[in-house]
Amino acid sequence: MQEFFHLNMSGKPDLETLAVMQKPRCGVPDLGSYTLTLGNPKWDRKDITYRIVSYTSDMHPSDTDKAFRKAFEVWSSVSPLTFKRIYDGEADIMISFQTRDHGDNSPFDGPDGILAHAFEPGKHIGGDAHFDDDELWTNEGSRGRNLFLVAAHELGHSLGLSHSTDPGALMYPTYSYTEPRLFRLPQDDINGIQAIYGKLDSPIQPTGPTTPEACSAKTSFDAVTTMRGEMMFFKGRHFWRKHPQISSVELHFISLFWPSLPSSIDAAYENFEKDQVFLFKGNKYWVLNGYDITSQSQSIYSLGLPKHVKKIDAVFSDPEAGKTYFLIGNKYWRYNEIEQSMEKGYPRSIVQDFKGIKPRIDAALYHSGYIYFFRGMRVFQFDPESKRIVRPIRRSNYWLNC
Ligand SMILES: [Ca+2]
Ligand SMILES: [Ca+2]
Ligand SMILES: [Ca+2]
Ligand SMILES: [Zn+2]
Ligand SMILES: [Zn+2]
Repeated sequence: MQEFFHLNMSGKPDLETLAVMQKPRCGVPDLGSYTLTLGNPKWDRKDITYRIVSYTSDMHPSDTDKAFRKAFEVWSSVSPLTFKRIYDGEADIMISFQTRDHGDNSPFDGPDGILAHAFEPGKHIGGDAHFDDDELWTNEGSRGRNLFLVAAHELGHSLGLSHSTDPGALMYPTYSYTEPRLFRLPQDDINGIQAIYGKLDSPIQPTGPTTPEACSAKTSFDAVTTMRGEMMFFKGRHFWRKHPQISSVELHFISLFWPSLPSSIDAAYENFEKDQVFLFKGNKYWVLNGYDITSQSQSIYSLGLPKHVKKIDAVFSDPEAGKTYFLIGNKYWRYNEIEQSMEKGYPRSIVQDFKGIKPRIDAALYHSGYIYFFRGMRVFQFDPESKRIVRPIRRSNYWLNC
């Protein structure tokens, strides 16, 4: 991951950066920014058949069956298509596990790298999906490759979708882990499949999660922190990272970098001295050193916060004073980083000590001698010396090149 820090200096687009990172990805080549496969190939029937021709030894066959059944349901639940499993003869979508050269001019590459590929709708090999059996396939946890998630993506190709440029889409080319139980097909993919086959035959159309937009007038954040000179803005399942020397802003899945972290982070801050970033959610926190998680989650009560605190709204740390401020509702606690303990005389009132700042802060950041309080669509720049807001008040997405 260290590489990744230096990589960005070129300001290359996301996909290239990710390619160099050698993130596991799909083997279907990217064909530009369109959602549909070039030439718009599609099945001319709504009732599609599939057959599981071979199995992986990594999983119990019944779990493999279930993973594929669920992956087909992802698409049948948002389109007029139906999928019927057959057990012999030629199905539209023939599914198999293969290794290395397997006779279709698209050899697999051993462990990691390419995980699977699938062919666009058509006769014979058309629609077929191949899975690299040199991967470790699993049906639960972030270990190995989750068969359901990879299969759902590949079947998108089998149905005529190409790669999406929406980094939140299932059809984005790189693999990122989501808890399968919590998986919901993103809106971009719903739009894609419905563009080919039409809407679901139902008065109520399904909707899916959309990828947050940096420059929307409604942009707000869950948490904001610096990390080794970069800025990170967390929102739902994603975060934006911004390097001071680079004009482009990148959007990533939290799970792409830290598969064990939850989404919707509550608060975050950097401890420059220790070169650590602390991420909070509920009554737990995680410590990052660069892009590595240093340990299991820990309890916020071990920092000296009282038991009635269930979550932290925002946190920021003043590196010169070695003090970290925990904002919770209309109060704040102050932690002494040198003595490693919560200071006496807290909590105190946010309104009293930070004139002009209303409670219920979304996110906070200490940056170049100022405190930035993010609240909804706005950010308030507060001068701790003069103890007042420095005007003008800016939009929350001020840093995201909007
Ligand atoms: Ca076929
Ligand atoms: Ca591989
Ligand atoms: Ca927050
Ligand atoms: Zn793909
Ligand atoms: Zn193949």
